Amino acid sequence: MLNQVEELASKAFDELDRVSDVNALEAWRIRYLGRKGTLIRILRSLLTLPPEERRVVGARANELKKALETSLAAKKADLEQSAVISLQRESLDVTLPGHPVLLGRLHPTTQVLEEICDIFKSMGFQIVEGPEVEWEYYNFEALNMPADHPARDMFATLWVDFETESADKTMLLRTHTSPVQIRVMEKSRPPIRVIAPGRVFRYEATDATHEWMFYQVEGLAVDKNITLADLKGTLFEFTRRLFGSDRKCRFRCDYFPFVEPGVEVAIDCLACRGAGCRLCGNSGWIEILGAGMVHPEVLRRVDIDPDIYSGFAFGMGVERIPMLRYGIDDIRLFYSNDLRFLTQF
Ligand code: 2U9
Repeated sequence: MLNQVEELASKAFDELDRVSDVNALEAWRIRYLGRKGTLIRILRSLLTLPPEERRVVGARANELKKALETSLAAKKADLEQSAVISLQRESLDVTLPGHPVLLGRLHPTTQVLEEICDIFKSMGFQIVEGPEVEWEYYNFEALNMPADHPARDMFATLWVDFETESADKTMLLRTHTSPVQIRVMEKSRPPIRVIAPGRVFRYEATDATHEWMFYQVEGLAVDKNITLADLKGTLFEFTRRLFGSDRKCRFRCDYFPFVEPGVEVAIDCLACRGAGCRLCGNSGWIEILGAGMVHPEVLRRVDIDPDIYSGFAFGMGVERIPMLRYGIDDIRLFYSNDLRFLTQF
């Protein structure tokens, strides 16, 4: 019987050592110290023993009971302590500052594009858009540039290479947004006042001042009695609204096949105010727009009688404006997706 008690002792302590959570500990308690537990069974069976053996075994069994109870209490305290530690480790300090949420923002080109459109909207122009993949007809013929016209060299073109039914139905990536205005004139009659913003494409090697894709804003006004004075007044007002009310504006002759006469529009240099510096190439002037009176041939093609109606048109590259404003010296920064650049705007 004493052997049984010793065996029980070593088994119970052994198992207790391996207990690692409170549920297992409770099961252990019931198994060894519970009312139907192994030790109680031994204590009950003492009655069947002769008095001498009963005393020896009884003393040892009671001693073991106390030892098991003490170890149980110690183990319990142990487990509770480690539970508290792991709770502390897993706990969340809700007073800590959160991770900053990254906010999106508009691309610098979009910001300037919206600014430009808002100015013209306030003058009564409507914003219109059109396809970026365009028929050769709308990009060139309709704009007074038939096949083999030397002016086509001004617009290095990305042609779309696919089979069409007839040779004169060729597609390209539009080199300017002017086809949008042709489409407007085909569908509606004067008075017309539209602004066509959007992406345009050129077959060019990129460098600090050239991209193969950039944004343009073009404008068109067609009505009776539209004159070069209307063009000058509109663009003068536009440049002052965009660049400041004390801006000077210069109009000089230029050539574009779709306008006659054609002009280039410059403002006095933002950096030196006309004195001459690096930004303006020492000229004191910065070119920002091309413009002119819509060529009569362009009006005739869309069935608007040039003897009754006349119009002015203009066009500008959008990226040039933030480049001048913020002193950005490389147009490639706009579309290389570098957040160090983009998040500055
Ligand atoms: C129609 C008729 C005429 C739009 C015009 C310019 C002059 C011009 C350039 C500025 C810099 C393009 O981005 S750029 O390279 N544009 O100089 N654009 S007149 O004339 C039109 C447009 C549509 C129907």
